[in-house]
Amino acid sequence: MDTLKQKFADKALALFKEMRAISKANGDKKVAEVTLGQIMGGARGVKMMQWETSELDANEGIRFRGYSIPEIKKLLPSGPQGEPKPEGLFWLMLTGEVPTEDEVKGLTAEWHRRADVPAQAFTVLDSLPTDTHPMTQLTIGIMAMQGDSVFANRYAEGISKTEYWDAVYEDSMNLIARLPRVAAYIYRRTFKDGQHIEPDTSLDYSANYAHMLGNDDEDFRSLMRLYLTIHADHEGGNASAHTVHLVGSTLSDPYRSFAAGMNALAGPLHGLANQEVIKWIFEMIENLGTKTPSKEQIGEYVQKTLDAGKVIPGYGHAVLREPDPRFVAQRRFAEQYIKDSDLITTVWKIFDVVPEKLQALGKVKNPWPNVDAHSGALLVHYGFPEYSYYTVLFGVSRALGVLAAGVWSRALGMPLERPKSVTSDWIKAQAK
Ligand code: CMX
Repeated sequence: MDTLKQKFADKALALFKEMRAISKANGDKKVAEVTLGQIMGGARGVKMMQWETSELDANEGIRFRGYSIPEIKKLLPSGPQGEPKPEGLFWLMLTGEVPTEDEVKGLTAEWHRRADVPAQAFTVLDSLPTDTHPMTQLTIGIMAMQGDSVFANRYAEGISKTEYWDAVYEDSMNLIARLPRVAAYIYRRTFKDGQHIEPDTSLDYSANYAHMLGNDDEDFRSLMRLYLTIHADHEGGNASAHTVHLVGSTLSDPYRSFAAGMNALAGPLHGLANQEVIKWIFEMIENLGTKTPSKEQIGEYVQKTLDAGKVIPGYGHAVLREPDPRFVAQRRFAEQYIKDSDLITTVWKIFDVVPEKLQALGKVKNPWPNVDAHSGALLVHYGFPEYSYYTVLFGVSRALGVLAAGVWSRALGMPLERPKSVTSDWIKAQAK
């Protein structure tokens, strides 16, 4: 049993017993009420699921096992330039403990050991037209590996409930290990004439992914470490995480549940917003005929977008009510590593203009930037303009959080998820 799995096993059994006892003794305790507004408004704020790996505060932003982004940047083992390694975040999310340098190195090696992608995944991807959207390719690539699922195969043989988490752990580790290879393959076949780059097992998870994408620049590796860390988890209620959780609750295996979650991430109100942001900025630059638009020009373009009945991508959030600390972390990265980028300056000017415009609409609950408002400009700066690929990067990172949470779900024996729905007649009756 690998070190991480052993550590998890010790903690999981104890928490399983504790949760069962709490549920038995306090199951009838009332903790919240639901309003009609919440039922009709996308279940905002309804507490209805348990999620161990992270928690989102509307004003402070995300905390991974209690640690904010600035805190994890200080605490987690990092690359040579000081950006945290996502391996460390995965360890933290799974065990609740900050790993040592050696533990993180061990996890990098473990993922390299598990990273072989079955040949049929590449064959299936190669059968798709190269203009298939990269997120569609990602879910197909994941599903092409599903036959390898340890959970599905052991379930078919008749596994005991107490072993579910073990098989889901195996699948999750294998899938996380394989994803950068599959994702880089999609990038290279779509944008680089299918000239693929072999993995380099001397590199950490992020640097190896950057390498397979075709970029060995040290600053870009650092960006990848930060990027893969900050996009990993955003508690359980967001659409991609919740989808993985829901599908996993049917005991559908991690390949299937993660692929389902990736289809949720591919929505423009969620992860696809990272492509929409940069597309919108490029269109604005073209429309205005300048790469250095003034705040006045940006303001007029923002108004034009709103008047056309569209959203400003990268702004607003279902839970957050302050600028997203993931936006702030990327801004700090840009300030530290990048000098004189017209595109990044434009992103900052947009930040100066949009909140006031959104506030003026009188209905937007959060006028501030979210994670997607900044990421594209950083990627373009490092020679990565193919924005239809950006959500795949988000997806590779999101695997860390949702799969760690999935192992916890099975270890805690969480049941099939099945909330109650209501009809419009019921709503009308309540409203009277
Ligand atoms: N631009 C224009 N209008 C916006 C807006 C924005 N950025 N954000 C919210 N609004 C509008 C909503 O569309 C809604 O309008 P209607 O009442 O006419 O339907 C109104 O303001 C109220 O919405 P809200 O309660 O403030 O926001 P929601 O919780 O319903 O939606 C979100 C949240 C993210 C979908 C929304 O802010 C949005 O569409 N943002 C742009 C897309 C985006 O950046 N998504 C990425 C989110 C982060 C991620 O998941 O990656």
